[in-house]
Amino acid sequence: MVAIPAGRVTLSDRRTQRSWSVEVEPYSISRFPVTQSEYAHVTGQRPSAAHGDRMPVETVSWWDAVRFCNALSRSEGLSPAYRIGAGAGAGAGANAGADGDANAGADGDANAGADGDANAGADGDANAGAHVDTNASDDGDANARADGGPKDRAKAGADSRAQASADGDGDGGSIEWIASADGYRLPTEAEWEHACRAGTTGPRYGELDEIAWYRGNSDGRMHEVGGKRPNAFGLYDMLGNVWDWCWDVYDAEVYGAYRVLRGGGWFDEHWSCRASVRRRSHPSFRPDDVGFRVVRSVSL
Ligand SMILES: [Ca+2]
Repeated sequence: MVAIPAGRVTLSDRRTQRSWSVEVEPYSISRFPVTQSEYAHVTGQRPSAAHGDRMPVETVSWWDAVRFCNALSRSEGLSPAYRIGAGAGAGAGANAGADGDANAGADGDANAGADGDANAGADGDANAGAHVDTNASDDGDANARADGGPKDRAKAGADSRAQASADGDGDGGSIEWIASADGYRLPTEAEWEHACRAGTTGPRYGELDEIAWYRGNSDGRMHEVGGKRPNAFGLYDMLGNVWDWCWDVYDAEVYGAYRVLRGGGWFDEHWSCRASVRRRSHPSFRPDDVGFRVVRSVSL
């Protein structure tokens, strides 16, 4: 875990043209994404699509991530950061499968308030194996827009289904963040961006090829953690390799329960691997390019 100083970060969303400023208190964050060996040690499970002890754990839902946080806290004698209601996140796999091909693709159209990739990661069967949507229209990248091909069109009709499924899905369970707890938790997206930037103000904390595994250099696969240059806080893989689940709801009015993803992954083009990029997925989905890092509120 790496101690991160307090600070102020300005978040922005290209989709809504909104920006807002957030103060963050001191906290500590894991130096690497949670690895498969760490995940297996705490949960006994190895859910990832591509295996390797020092690979980031992926194919984990947001619910899996918060449960891991609590389990890790208990294993270290810390107070769990989350009070999770009975049945929370249950039934996720069954429901998410209904989305079928709704995954992937780019926004159908610029005028859509709810763009196309509502379902970043649900897969036909096992609710795994799909990637986070790599379309870039959220980011206002003209190049990326041209990238939307047949998947865009195939996607258009799927939006309503994806949305409906999300609404009725298995997060009827409750979760409460216990602010006074000293245990592990997910970063807020403000904490994530503050940690990622490490004092920098540009799109990235370094030259992309030196700091991140992304589509341009990943050879189409995930890589072991720590293989690229860290940022000034000493954090590795903030950009690229796997996306990180964050605590925050993305946009409740438009996307319901969807939670924020940050950082971009091995499957993503360069435009998705930037400190400010916000994406989303349903908390029950398990994309194969999404993992997470853990945070503690106490400064170590
Ligand atoms: Ca990452």
